[in-house]
Amino acid sequence: MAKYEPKSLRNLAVIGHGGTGKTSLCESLLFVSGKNERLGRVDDGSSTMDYEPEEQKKHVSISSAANFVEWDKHKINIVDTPGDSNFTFDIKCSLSIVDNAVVVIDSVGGVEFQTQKVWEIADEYSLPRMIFINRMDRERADFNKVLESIKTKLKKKATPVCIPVGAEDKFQGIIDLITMKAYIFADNKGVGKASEIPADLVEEANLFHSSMVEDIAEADDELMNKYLEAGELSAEELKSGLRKGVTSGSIIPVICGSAVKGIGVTMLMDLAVSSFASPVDRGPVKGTKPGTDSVEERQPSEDEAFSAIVFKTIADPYAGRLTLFRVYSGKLNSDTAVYNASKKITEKFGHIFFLEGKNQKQAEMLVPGDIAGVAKLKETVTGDTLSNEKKPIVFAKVAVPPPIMSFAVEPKSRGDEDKIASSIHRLTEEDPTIVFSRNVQTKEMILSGMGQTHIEVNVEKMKRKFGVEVNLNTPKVPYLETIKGKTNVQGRYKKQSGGRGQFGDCTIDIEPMPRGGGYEFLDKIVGGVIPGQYRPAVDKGIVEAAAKGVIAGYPVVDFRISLVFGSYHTVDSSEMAFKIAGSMAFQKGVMDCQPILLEPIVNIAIEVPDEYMGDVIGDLNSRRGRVLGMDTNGTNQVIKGQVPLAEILKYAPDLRSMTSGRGNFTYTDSHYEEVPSYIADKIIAESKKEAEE
Ligand SMILES: Nc1nc2c(ncn2[C@@H]2O[C@H](COP(=O)(O)OP(=O)(O)OP(=O)(O)O)[C@@H](O)[C@H]2O)c(=O)[nH]1
Ligand SMILES: [Mg+2]
Repeated sequence: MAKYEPKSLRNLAVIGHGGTGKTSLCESLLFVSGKNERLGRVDDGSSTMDYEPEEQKKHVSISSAANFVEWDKHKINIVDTPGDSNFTFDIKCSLSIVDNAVVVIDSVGGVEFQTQKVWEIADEYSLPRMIFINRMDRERADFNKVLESIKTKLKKKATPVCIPVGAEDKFQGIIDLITMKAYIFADNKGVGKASEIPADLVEEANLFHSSMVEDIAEADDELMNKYLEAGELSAEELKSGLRKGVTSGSIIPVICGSAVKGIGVTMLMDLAVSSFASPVDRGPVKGTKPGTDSVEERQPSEDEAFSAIVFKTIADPYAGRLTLFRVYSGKLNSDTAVYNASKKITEKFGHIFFLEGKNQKQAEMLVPGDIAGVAKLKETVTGDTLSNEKKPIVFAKVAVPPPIMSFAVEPKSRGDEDKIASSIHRLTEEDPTIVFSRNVQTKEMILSGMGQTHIEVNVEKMKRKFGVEVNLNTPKVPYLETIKGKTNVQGRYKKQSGGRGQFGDCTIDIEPMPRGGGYEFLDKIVGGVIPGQYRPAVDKGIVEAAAKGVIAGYPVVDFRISLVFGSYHTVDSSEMAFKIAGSMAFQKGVMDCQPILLEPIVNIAIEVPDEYMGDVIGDLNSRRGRVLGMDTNGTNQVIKGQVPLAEILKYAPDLRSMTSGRGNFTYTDSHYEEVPSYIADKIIAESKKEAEE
């Protein structure tokens, strides 16, 4: 492979709504450029980019994959991203390290909700973009309708630089609006036959051409003057204007084609080479000196000190850990020690390689802009900055979003409990948005993530990679019990069976404590009616009974016990007997103290576009939630409120369908509140039923 200087590199991520043909487009790029001998297909599992078994089985991408093609003396690094919003963190990590994005939009569906989301992320990183309207060979394909949806939904003026020849099953090629030539494709090998513009398309092509020329002229004052004078711009001028406009973000070129038919694919590569930003065009990257706020900068130059950011980690049960990173400055050879500035440790690098889907191609040396991998690093994780120890720098990390959906996991085979924790730990190396916890109260193992698909995919990975099979259940809500009233109650335990008997007798006052007040035990025995050594046993008996719950099996909290009276027997009394007496008194007494159930309430923040606000608030009210305030974030509304945890166990899919996927939410624990009696009655009845079973 030829060596490429930073200015000959083009890094791009392929992004867009699910199923628009991103992976197929990458396969077509690999095939048409001559990198792959065969055209990989998602549908028959032969895709080199969707190489994970879960992807091949489901025919969807669940994780970003990197590859590269060589085209016109340039190396184009390609990162294929998933379209499912469950994997937005992974998409964001990929977008954070590329220099450009190809946004794939379906010729029928137009701009969809995830198109908008990934567009916003690309905005965050100020990425130059092009739009590829794919699947022009599909029934109902409509190029102009998609342009309209770009205008209305992305609120962007996009500039077609080609238009389709035909559509649906008659889609045969494209007209290049710069050269004003038509290219007609006979097979899927990507090479179109140059020909005159078909007569029926001449007028349309001229209209699109003029409007493209105007857009390009507008991006550059000099060109504008020329255009006003001459009324036309040369192909060379158009190309240089386009490059300026695309790299600065003022022009978004639109091309179209068909990934499976190989149409529009060479145009994509030509445009990437001619108009996308190289790592040098992107300029210096900012970071901070480790442990300080002082800003550091690195030029995208080989002469700078080395710096790179880790954007992905793959946990392979056999090959060990693979760490993928993007170089921002300096050079790197194989078999060197590299400083992890985020962790302040040194890692030994073995072979470095370029990624080719799941395969690797050994790399001699890395330069700024390279996307590469290394195996078996010990402590480095996604988001870490690698640098030169003498000139360390730390780049900003992509923030890990908090999980929004949880399931209780239980092993299919007994004895696998410990394996669950350790294998999920390995999975979190790859994907920090998957979270494992144990609920001490409900005793359940909890697997949390960004949505149902996300969690299910990880469960499948757990089975494949570590041989652990689990069932997913709706997690139990950690309810609590408490009391509202007070009482004075006696517990008397007496047993006479043959030899030595058992005798314990105590009288206690039970009263409520304020919420969060915990448990208090006061020893108010006078005159030794219960000897000192037995009194802590009463306390112990109460603590144990409270942990087990009285009305519905949930821990009783926030109450005070005063041990006020009792009696004992010199021979038959024991600690055990007083413990039992204490627990008897407590269980009886609680029933006389207006016992109630408490439920966890969470703080929730829901972000939705304006038009969904009414529905989302109405729904929140029906979930016993309350709105506490409103905020705006860009063009979105943020609804802040509180809602019982029990009501949002399946909120992720619900919000998704309510808002056509455009809503987001996060939540955090807040406090406990009394469960309304009509709901408490049901919970109590259910727990009774469970206890009987
Ligand atoms: N007719 C037609 N079908 C296409 C074209 N490109 C992709 N497809 C089909 O569209 C489906 C989805 O393609 P993918 O390449 O998996 O789409 P994706 O955007 O990578 O999907 P996710 O990664 O799951 O978001 C597959 O069945 C492809 O065969 C095309 O140009 N024309
Ligand atoms: Mg895909």
